[in-house]
Amino acid sequence: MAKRIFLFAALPLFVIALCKGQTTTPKPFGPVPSENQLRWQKMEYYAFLHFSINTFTDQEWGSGGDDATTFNPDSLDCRQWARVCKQAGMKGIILTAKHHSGFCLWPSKYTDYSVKSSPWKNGKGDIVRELADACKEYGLKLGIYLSPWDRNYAGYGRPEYITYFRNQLTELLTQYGDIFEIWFDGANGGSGYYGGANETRKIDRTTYYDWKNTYKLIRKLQPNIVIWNDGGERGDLRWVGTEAGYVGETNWSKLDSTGEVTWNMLHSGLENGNAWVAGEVNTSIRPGWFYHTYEDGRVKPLPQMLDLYYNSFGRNGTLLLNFPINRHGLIHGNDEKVSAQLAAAVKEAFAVNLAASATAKASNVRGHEKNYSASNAIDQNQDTYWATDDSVTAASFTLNFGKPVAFNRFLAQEYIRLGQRVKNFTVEALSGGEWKLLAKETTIGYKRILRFPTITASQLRFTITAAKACPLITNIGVYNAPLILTPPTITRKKAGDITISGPEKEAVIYYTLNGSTPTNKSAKYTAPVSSTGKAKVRAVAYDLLAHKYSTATTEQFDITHTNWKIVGTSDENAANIIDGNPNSAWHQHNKYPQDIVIDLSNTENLAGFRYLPEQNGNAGVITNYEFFVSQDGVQWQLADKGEFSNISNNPVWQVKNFSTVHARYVKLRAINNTQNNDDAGYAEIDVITN
Ligand code: FUL
Repeated sequence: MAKRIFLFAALPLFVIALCKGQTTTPKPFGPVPSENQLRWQKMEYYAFLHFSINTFTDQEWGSGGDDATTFNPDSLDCRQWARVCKQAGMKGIILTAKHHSGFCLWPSKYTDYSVKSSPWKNGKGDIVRELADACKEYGLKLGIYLSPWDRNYAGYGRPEYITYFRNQLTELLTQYGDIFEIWFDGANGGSGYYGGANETRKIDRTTYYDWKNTYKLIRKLQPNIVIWNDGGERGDLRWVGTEAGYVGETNWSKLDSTGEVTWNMLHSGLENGNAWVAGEVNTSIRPGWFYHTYEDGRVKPLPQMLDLYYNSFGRNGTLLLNFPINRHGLIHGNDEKVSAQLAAAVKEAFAVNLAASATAKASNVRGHEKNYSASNAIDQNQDTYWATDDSVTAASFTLNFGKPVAFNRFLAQEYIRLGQRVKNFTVEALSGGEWKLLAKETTIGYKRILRFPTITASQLRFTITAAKACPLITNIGVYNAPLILTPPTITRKKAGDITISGPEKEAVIYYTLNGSTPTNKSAKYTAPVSSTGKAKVRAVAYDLLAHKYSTATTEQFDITHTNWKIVGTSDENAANIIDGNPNSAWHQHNKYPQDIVIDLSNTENLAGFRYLPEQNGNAGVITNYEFFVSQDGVQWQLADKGEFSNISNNPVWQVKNFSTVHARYVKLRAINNTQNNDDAGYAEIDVITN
């Protein structure tokens, strides 16, 4: 009886609750970020600085055997680094305190292979200290890259190295103030100097470093740090599976805390993962991570920088953008310039948020309450959000601008403190009395930004079509970013024909062949331009309506390949290697080492060569090589040998210079490849002449 009375009394409350919807605060859904992860995510954009002894030997990886006196920057200035990063809009800097070479940029007590044995400041300097001070001055956070792989240390591969590694970690985490992130590279074990042993040492990167205990030490020394690790134990952050500067459009900030991590999981996260592990997009402003003079003209132009921006923290990631420090100990002017251009372009693009002056309405509001209303998503307050009732996982949100307005960017943010929820959504615009679909997308997470062609519309409808739990949206933005033209691409065919193309239909292309910057008075590109011998081509795209230029593209070509021949194969496709088209490749499948011989048809003054691996896949990527030259194709002379460092993660042009020799034939001998199979692949091989 008592039970029945209770039910009877409770019924009206229940009915009221049903009509009113939920009034309780939404519960967390699935894994949620820690305070450290949240703080880090909000940084969005920060710098990587690659600098080591190999900066001075022009290599991507130091072998560990280069003499410490090689390290000798003449005008090192950490305040310049900090100033450039600050002006670029970055929030912190991660420095390669020790890269694979084992050379330490701070005077570690545990090795002589450091700045203390270099001529820089007579061995009295400490770059980590100078950078820590500069970061403080410029209001930037400091992070540390400490390579687990050490190609110098004699005991690498044996248990003693772990003590050495932890000792160095302790120095770095106790002597330089707060460290926001620690970065443990996935490249681990291989050939090296190792105290003079000069051998190959293999380790199991999942067990060798005993990460569990190393993590305990790190968290004790720096309780506010986030750990990035691409080998073994799951850290707080994950690699996104590429160094090319983009994360998956679908990007869940989750993984499983144990078990195998596939490439797809790195790139797109794991929808039902049980641990919060957000993605960090790491890429370099130039093709390489370390400084090479020959890349001064290869700094990513503004449109590519904007792609990095939209494809990283526009896709629920963060952007860790690398500046190589040059031999003077400075960030090169070209890199500084384009990073400042990006900051200005972003500022301009996001200057006016059209959503802020619109009215917002949602198809469902949690408990019909003001606390969760649609307007919370446009109030510029990251602590309030629009929420639906628990039972509602699909809902729409409409912005009424009151009049037709032009826009081409849409931004959305979830309130991730309570987990990542949205699976699918669409964006539509009411234009000319009709709803037009602008985008049909998947995840949102911390921040998602969409780009689409400019549309003029009076309303915008954002519809969440599926979510894992009631969606919580903390911010919606709508913007009209100015047009930025993509610079043209320049290629040259085997016979010397130069082709220039650009993606923008409204634009025309102007070019020069004398190295000067083209204007609309220069030659207009209409058809392939023929050329012989060396050529320096510069081209711009020009928008006739907006009267705007793209930045200029420059390509320098060496001698033409007109009469070149691949020797010793009847396969016609072998000519793909010398056709000037980076997108066509050729592979051979013999036992390693494998040779490819090119007859240049004339004796040339050879001073180097270039190798580009296959660009549309990762097969047959050569890691170690020998390069021979010959006058007659019979007697060969070794001109150069070495490794194509980091080619697996970063398959860009590999440039090798050597002392000038006169020869007609060249032979690239592939010693091994990244996958240890019998595949040798080539997109292009070219020579450098004097
Ligand atoms: C890679 C390294 O091998 C490169 O040299 C560079 O440091 C990059 C960030 O990570 O795995």
